Amino acid sequence: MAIIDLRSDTVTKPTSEMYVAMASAEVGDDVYGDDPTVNRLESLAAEKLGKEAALFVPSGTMGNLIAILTHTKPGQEMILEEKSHIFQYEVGGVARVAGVQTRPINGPRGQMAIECIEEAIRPQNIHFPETGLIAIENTHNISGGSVLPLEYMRKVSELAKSRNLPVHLDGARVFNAAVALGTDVKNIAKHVDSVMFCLSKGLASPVGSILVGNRSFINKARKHRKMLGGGLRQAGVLAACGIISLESMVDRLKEDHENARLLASELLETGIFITQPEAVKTNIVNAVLDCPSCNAFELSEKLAERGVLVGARSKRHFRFVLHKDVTRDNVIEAISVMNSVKKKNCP
Ligand code: TLP
Repeated sequence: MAIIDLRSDTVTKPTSEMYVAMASAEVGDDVYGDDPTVNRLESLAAEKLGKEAALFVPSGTMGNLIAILTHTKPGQEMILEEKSHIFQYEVGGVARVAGVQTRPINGPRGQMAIECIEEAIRPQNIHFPETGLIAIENTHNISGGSVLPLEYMRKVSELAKSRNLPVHLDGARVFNAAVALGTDVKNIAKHVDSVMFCLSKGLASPVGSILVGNRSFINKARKHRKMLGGGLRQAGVLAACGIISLESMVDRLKEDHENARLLASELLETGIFITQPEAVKTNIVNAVLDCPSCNAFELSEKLAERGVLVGARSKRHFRFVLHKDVTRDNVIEAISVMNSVKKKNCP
């Protein structure tokens, strides 16, 4: 049975070009700085994002944590959106490992109101923790891959500069944001001090993320990576895939965005899902189950039996993620499977 996996873009398999590149990658010990392929990937990533330097890290979670460790001191507070990946899905590493207190703020579609950020920045007071960092997420995962507009990012940056605070971007899917905005990714990165982005999601590498920033930030970050156990040795076999991700997997992201819009409107047609096709800007579709006799967990099990893997987030909420291993035909096939597992009494 062919599987159509809509659970996440983390499930993408390496391309055949990646397998070839892995087999012939020139490698060395990257903890000594001796891996030429990792060095090439880091230079390429820094150049693409328009920053001085880059660091290859094993995962997005580690990249965000390293950024937080590097920007802040224990006991400080960071401002972040309350549905952000760092706050919701990173096992509280901020508190446990970085010793940083979080100050979550609600932000529809990932956008915390600028006035709310401003109000959350701590004034001098003997009782208060010090604000050490502002973090934003683009695209915003839980909000359905929504995109932060460049003007919004400029305002966050302006406020942060005026208060002498760094801004970190969780840009796990920043290339999806750039494609959706029709802009060079540099125009997003220029508004923040550091960006973490993932090679292992829509860009199809098997493993790895990148942290970029200025040279002194990346030098400190390298030490934090070592502390967390993320210093890899002959990592060139992985970095070889990352180079292909950056050089040839970005332009095709627009296909995933088109397929996501198609999926959102077709889901609506089934009569059992509520989606907002016009709000789908990138590769993630959030859907609410609109059927009194269905439960998202049960439905996802039935779909899995028929080869369609989906992510049920609660009894009524689904997330579907499009990526290079799901074609337009697969989207149509998935919809027909959904129609076939509908119960007789479904709408
Ligand atoms: N997101 C994963 C899960 O952890 C939820 C997914 O399937 O979407 N930032 C953002 C915005 C992310 O979406 C993710 C992964 C990460 C960071 C962490 O990346 P990894 O999985 O490489 O640690």
